[in-house]
Amino acid sequence: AATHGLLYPAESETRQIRSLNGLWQFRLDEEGVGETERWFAMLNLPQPTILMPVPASYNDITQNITIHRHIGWVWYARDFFIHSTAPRWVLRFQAAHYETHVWVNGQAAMNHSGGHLPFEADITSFIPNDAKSSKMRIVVAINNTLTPTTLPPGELVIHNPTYRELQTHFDFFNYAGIDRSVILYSTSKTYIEDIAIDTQSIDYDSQHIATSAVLNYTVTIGGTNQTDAIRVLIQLLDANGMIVANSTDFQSCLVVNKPNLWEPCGMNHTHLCTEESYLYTLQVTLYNDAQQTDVMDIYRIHHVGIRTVKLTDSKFLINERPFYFHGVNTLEDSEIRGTGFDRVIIAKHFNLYGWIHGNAFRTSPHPYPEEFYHIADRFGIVIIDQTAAIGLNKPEYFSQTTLEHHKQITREMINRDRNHPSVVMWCLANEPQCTFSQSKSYFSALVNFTRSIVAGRPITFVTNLNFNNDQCIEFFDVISLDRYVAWYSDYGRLDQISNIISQDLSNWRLTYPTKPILMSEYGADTMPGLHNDPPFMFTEEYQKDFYSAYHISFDNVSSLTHPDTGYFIGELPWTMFDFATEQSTVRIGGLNRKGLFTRQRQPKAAAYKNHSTAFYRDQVI
Ligand code: BDP
Repeated sequence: AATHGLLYPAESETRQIRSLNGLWQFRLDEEGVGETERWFAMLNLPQPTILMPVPASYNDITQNITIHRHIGWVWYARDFFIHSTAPRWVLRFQAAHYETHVWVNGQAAMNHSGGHLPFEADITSFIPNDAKSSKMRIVVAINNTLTPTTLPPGELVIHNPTYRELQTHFDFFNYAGIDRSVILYSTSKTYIEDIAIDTQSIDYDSQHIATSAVLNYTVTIGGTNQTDAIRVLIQLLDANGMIVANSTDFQSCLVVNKPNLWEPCGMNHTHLCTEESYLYTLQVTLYNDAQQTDVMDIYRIHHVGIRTVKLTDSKFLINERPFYFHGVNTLEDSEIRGTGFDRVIIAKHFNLYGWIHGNAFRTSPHPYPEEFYHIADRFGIVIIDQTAAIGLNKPEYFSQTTLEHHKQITREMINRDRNHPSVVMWCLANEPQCTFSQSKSYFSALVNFTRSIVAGRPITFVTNLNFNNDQCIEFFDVISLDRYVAWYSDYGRLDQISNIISQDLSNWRLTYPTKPILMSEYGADTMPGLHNDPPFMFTEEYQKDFYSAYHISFDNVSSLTHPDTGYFIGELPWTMFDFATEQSTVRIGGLNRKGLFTRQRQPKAAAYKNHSTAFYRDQVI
């Protein structure tokens, strides 16, 4: 059975890592017969097969439109060898979209439902007990069909045998396949299964210099019920490798004197978004004996940041100081790869983030690869971590089955990401239709569930509704608004933006006076190279002026520049890069063109000026 991956696979004295990325055998299964014909037990997948890179979405790798728009099962396979004698091997998928079945050496190893989050299984028992052959075969079947109980939801419409359509309520292409890495890693028989660590509190002197901090942690052990003889050593190391706190309890707290705080980058804070933030390393060592001589397992978390997150009625405080979210949302999308993981794309992303001085983003429309969070931790970029629950637009989608699945993906995301200092808020859904009574009880239950598994970080969801018809915001801590005034309404009326947005913000504030407000999306499609003066929709001039007009409204109520009266805590334009969608009359060339940069990562005019003046006042470099 699959377990959701807890600790990021990391090498240590006791752990080996093997990448299974590369070219795999691949084929479509248009009739959906692979499982009954037992393709998982064959020496090779039935012809015709092609070579498919892993990780990548399979859709845009070939010239074949049938593969591009395939809905249903596909199959992947590859052989490999295990030479080591490590006592335990785990096969881990960093993600695959959507329903995944995995066989190892012809036997069912794990199933997983849901994209963009890791899952894994102990495959030690599948290794042949044969000194001469250590050959292993993995076969993977993946189905990208979305249903009323998947997240995101969708519906398959069969117009005729050759015309199948997946109807969805979201705006990105439903890329599929093994889109993140496949990893094999070893552990000891009794092993460190999970570690949770977070800052409980920080004390300051009168100059706001931190004098001490308390961190809570819990270590969970797997592979044994006999924990009596097992000992653990917890050590917190500073950036120079010096031990600053330690403990021998599985669950306790660490006190750090004169801590170096993890600080977000950008305005009002200590460093630029291209400079590093302070990180500690937590080293956990497991011993088989009370004398602590027989080491069983070692695991290190290199991204421990000491910081607190708190909300007031009108401010988002990081380390007790107001934080203003100032970045650009993005999508996991690039040419040829689709949603496929690629370090080149991630490195470019963060370099451009530094270039625009972005200090925050929301992982819309689903959790990003873990490597994003590692880099965000390092540079002090703040993350609003969002589940894949987008397009909950019909009453029947708010079912008990979906709710249970929504809890599952929320738990998986939180367990994966809670140790990152960069993650400061959980976002449970994107623009759900919260006007139904079903949606209200659904979100009440989901938020209660989320608060029961994690504390200490605010929870939000993104709404495109109005202050007087959204039924769900009462359960959440922060109001996150998506607005497209002068884009999806009031075409061309840049002159109306500031008034409409200011009125809108003020209405929300009057209705919910204790919840800070964030603009989680606003943007305009823009064709690079298209110009018109006066500015018309789709021109570079329009996108620039569109942002400036919104920023006037934001600056009037910013909690940063109006510490006494402001309640507005941040701006996240939509979107960083143009991205692929389904083909339609509003998506030229199959792309949403709201990027400040093109899909090739080149700036449009507005990229040079996407900040509100609040930003420029505080940090001119
Ligand atoms: C918003 C959605 C986002 C879309 C955007 C748009 O949250 O996913 O891409 O509209 O249409 O409502 O550009």
